[in-house]
Amino acid sequence: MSRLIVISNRVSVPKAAGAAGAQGGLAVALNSALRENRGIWFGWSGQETEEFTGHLDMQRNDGVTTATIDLEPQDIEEYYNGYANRTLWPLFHYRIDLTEYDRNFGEGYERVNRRFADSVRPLIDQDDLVWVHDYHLLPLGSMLRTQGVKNRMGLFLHTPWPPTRLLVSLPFHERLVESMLAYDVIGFQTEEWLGSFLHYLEKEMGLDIGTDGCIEYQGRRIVARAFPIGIDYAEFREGAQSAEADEAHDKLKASVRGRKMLIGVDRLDYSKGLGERFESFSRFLADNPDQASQVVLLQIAPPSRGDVASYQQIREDLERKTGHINGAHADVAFVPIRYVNRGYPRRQLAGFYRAAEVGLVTPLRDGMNLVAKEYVAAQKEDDPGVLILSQFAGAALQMDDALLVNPHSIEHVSETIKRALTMPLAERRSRHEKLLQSVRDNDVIHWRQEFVKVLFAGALAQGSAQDA
Ligand code: GDG
Repeated sequence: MSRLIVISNRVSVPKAAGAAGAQGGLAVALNSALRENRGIWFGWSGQETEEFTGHLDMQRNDGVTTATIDLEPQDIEEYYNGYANRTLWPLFHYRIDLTEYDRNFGEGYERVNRRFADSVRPLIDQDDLVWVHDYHLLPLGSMLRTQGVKNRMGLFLHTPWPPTRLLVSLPFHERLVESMLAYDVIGFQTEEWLGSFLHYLEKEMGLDIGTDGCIEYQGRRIVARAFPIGIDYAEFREGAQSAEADEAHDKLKASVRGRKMLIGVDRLDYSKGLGERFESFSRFLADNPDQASQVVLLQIAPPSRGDVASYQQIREDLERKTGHINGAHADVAFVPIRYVNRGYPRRQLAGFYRAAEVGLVTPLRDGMNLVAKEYVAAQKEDDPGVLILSQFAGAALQMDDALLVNPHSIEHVSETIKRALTMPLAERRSRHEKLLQSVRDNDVIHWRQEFVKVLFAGALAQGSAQDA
């Protein structure tokens, strides 16, 4: 079995199941793959250093080896806060109004990708499979190729891929996309993002796409495919049935005193549509005065990327909106929106999901969205809640038994909240049963097995071609 080298911006060191602040599904799935394949997970430590030395901090925890490097403050500013989170993230989420182009960001991005390449290169053995993650590291593969790495290399993009007409607004977009063609496998969350990528290759680079989605480029064959990510279903179900989840569920239920509850759980990010969600809820309260004191929205929104101005802005906007809506609809003994800027351990989160009659997942654009899947997995099968899901989340393509909404339409979301709150039990059950099956069948283990299989299949083909 080939060894796996996983490379991502940050590394998640394995923790015991159920540990406080235990890692998310992606980290669990990658760690289990690394354990099986005796692999290494490489990335940034999250720490700063005065001067970059390339020193590798190697650790072995719970059967997984991690290797991390520290970055300079300028690297963090230009690569992470800059090109990754002020240029590519907004652009990939269709927000060219928020996209900032700065030559220093581009240079910092290339410099850090080269630092990653230089540092990880000595760790790669001949038969290893290399699996790179996300928009932070698009050119890494081509830098490794320049250094003579011939291994099979795959890239998985966790975000959407934007339409060509938006992407061409990025200076040097050709160079960025061409660098991605150094990978052997390029994975996207959905057929939609894959289609946009292939459209770019055809229109902007004049490449032919084979009927099987394969691309011939400079004598190499590249597979571009959709691999929809999922949650670690078994781990999440187990957590949802734990004593910790029960306790969180019971406490929350007691605190709402018989009112129905809607829940949102999102990193505090403008792509998640939180402002529009709050306005829709406010519209629902205004249009249904009889319901107004009977329903609570719990929004958990841990802060994220706080060094970036657009994130400070969204935080201020939401604080203002929450104050405004609560001021208009609260009573002495009742506040309609509980807006919480902190994170909770996963098992408690599972209890919160179970306590909510409605899961409100309304991003304006999202690569996949795992919260939608977690909400479904946490429900009681005999009396499940209803999932309201944005049509613009990648998850909508797999979860059409949810109530799909256009998050920009305040009226539509408001009416859908009413529909969800009054949905008969039989319909809730039948929708939930189908959703649960899809979440179970398309879990994160299936996702990484599919990706690694395609990456490895190419290695076999390459090997037999060399043998011939
Ligand atoms: C990117 C893509 C894609 C949130 N609050 C708490 C908490 N969370 C966890 C959730 C969920 C995860 O964070 C968020 O995942 P999402 O998929 O919803 O969104 P992104 O963070 O934007 O992730 C996305 C994903 O990558 C995977 O490919 O689906 O489209 O944007 O697991 O539960 N976890 C805990 N406490 C919290 O308060 N423990």
